[in-house]
Amino acid sequence: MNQIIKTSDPAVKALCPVAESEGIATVFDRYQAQQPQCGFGSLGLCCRICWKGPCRVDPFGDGPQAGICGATRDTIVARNVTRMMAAGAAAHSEHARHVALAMQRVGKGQLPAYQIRDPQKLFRIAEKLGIETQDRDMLDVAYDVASKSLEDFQNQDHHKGCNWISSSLPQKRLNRLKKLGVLPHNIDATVAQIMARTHIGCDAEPQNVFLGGIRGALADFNGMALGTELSDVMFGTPSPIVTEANIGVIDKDAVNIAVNGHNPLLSEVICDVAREMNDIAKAAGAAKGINIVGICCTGNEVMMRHGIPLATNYLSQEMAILTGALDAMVLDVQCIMPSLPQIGNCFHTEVITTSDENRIQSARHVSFHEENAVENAREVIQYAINAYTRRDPKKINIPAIKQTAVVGFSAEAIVAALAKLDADDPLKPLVDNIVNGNIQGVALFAGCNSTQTTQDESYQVIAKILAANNILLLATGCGAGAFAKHGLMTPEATKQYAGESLKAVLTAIGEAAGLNGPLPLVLHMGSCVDNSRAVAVATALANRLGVDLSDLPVVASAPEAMSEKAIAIASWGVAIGLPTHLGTMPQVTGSDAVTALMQQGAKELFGGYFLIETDPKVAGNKLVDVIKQKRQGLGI
Ligand code: BF8
Ligand code: SF4
Repeated sequence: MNQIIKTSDPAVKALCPVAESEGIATVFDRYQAQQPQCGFGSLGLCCRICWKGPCRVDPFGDGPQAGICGATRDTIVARNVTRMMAAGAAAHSEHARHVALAMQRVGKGQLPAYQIRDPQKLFRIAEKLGIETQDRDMLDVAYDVASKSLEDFQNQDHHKGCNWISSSLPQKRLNRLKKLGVLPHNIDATVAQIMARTHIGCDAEPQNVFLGGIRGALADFNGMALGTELSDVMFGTPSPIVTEANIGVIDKDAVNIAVNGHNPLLSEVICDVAREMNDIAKAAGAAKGINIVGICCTGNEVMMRHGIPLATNYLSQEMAILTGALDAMVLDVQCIMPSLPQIGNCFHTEVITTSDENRIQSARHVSFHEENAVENAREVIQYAINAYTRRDPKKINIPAIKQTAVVGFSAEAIVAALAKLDADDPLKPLVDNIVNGNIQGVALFAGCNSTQTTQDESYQVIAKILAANNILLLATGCGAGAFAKHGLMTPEATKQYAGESLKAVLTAIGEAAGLNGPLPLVLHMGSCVDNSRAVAVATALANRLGVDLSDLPVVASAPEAMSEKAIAIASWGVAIGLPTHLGTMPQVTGSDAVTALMQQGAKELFGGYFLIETDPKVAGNKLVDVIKQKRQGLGI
């Protein structure tokens, strides 16, 4: 194999030669084997919606200009991207439904493995959703909050918006979205409607199709807001905690278990049960007991709540197994590479799927159900301990590469830190510093890793440009993983890369909050569903200033967007008014009409728009300009 390793992560560079010498193909090899990738698909011009297809529209105008049914390039591209938004919304919302259903049962006392760990947040949410709290039992309130959240999957009244969206965005934004007819009334119905209207022979008007997709993207936002908030209630609202990130967190003297995926329902219980089973691991010979590490967004979930170290992010999940010291990888849902069991088979690693709807050929399967959560957790941990005894010492190769990361900046944690500066009015220091220009604006980094670009690199290039221009940085998902692995979630990074006025503000807040130094350069807000946390902060700012979200000097950037979920997130980012950068080429450029709709068209409709730029330096500078324009617009 002649490998081209498209990564900036030193641990990945260190481990790829292991794969090569063992004859194991990784994501980088498979990427190469796919070259050249199909031009029709890359432009979004391939349609497989019916079995007369596949149909392809010639991008240069010489060949066919419509599919067999007559669908034009614009219709085909619009339908393809809209279906992606629906799939993203479905994925996040299934996660959310799962959490809400579990919370309903916690409210009925039916799930002893789970508790209400943040009752104050429960009562805050109840009030926000209009649920009576006076003198009521906590579990009854939990049941009602979960039920009200589940209404967002059931409501059939088109005139009534979803509960979470209605209570999470500024009124000005809600009014604008309502006028455009893109507010969802029901998550499931919206996803189903997109599938129906994009069936052959249905909605063929590109803008109408795309706006249907935007409604799906807003359903995605609704799902993630409720998924995030109910997870906090059950598992605790994150607050700053110091941990480590990158492959060096795997410890050769421990039974190493990676939790990978997105949904915290099982991984939370694994963290609890691992403490009880430490002695069993020690008795099996692991001097340091059990070491849980995280990957992808499940990794973010347990990192921000328990300080569990992060082994790596999406693109390098296979690398954890290549260390030869990972005893089990426990998988739940989403962004899991189907290649993992094959690689696990080359080592002693147990690769265990746990969701009945998310299985992988040749992986071990432990069917997870909340009512058996503790037994399920014990079973997977026991598999890991057994595997530990089968390790081949000659195959152990853990690059000693890791970085400190300060993580866990929920909206509540940010407000709590600000309250140290002004207890009566915590938002005031933030608002004042934005208005006086010490903080020029806010950028949220979200999204994935993609082989379209060099892993983690654009995140760092863009973040450093924005930080030098005094823009406050937030991050979620694999973006957060990238920053954690590369040492940008530390006070030292603030000292090194922040512009003078941003540095002064982060230092004042960090010291007041007792951190003995500045806040980290990039604030870790959590996993991908936690993007709603950033919206909570932006909404508080907008309400405070009496403006809409599209007026704020706030931008989003997804330098390596790849998944359907990321497309849904970016699309609701645009719909709520944020200029949203994509650093990878979306599969829409085969249609000038759709590409224009996502840029100028969206700007007119929503105030937010897609900013497509694959060069990270140029992107960074463009985002700085956007923030300047927004400030001018506000007259600050
Ligand atoms: O939800 S950032 S690669 S792991 S989709 Fe997936 Fe993208 Fe990572 Fe988390 Ni989000
Ligand atoms: Fe071709 Fe139309 Fe069928 Fe798509 S829906 S595959 S364009 S015939």
